[in-house]
Amino acid sequence: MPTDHVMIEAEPYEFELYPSRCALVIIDMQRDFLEPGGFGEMLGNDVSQLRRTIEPNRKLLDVWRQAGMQVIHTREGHRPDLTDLPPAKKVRGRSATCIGDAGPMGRILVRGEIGHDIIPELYPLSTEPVIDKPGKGAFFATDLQAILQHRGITQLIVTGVTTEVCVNTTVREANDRGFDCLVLEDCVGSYFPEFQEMGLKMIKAQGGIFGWVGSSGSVVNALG
Ligand code: TIU
Repeated sequence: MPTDHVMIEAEPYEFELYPSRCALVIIDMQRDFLEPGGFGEMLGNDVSQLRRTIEPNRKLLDVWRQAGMQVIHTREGHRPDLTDLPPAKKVRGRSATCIGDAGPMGRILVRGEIGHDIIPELYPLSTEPVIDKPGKGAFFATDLQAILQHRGITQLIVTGVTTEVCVNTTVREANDRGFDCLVLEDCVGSYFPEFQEMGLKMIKAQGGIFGWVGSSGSVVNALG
């Protein structure tokens, strides 16, 4: 029996998880996206579609931490002076309220504001890197790739929000950089059920063109 890895049930086929070189990457579980009264809800989105991911992520994070494995958190947001905010991103959507404006939990998607921070249920430990990213992908304009390389990480378990936006973009970026990614369907969420379904299908199609899709139960059972 091999002891250096565990087999995780997944699609399109089993994922070989090597604990010593696998990181859990939790994408953008920020108050503004998830909390009632936050920016996401203010835009008319149904935050319950995202909130159902909190408990499975919390259980997974517990087991992952107990196993002494590496965790990385990301947050989407910008510098208070907005010098890293592309003008195209600022005006997109033609919303009356945009990034940098006063929102229900501080300035929207601005670093240091309450709404920009990670929800209390999944709050990072001081030993867990937090990647502040200006875009949808966690590799663009960040030091994520360097951190993973320095730690000998070759595999990522990816969770968080939203499935078709920041999760998919990050998985595609990671795949092109040579990382194997397993996305856990109960730990990722979209405001739109049809995008949740298609966002996951796109990852595992064509023999796992971008990676694998599984569920947190299999990982928790394998590590717990
Ligand atoms: N984190 C993330 O997905 N950012 C987004 O803007 N998502 C939307 O679905 N809008």
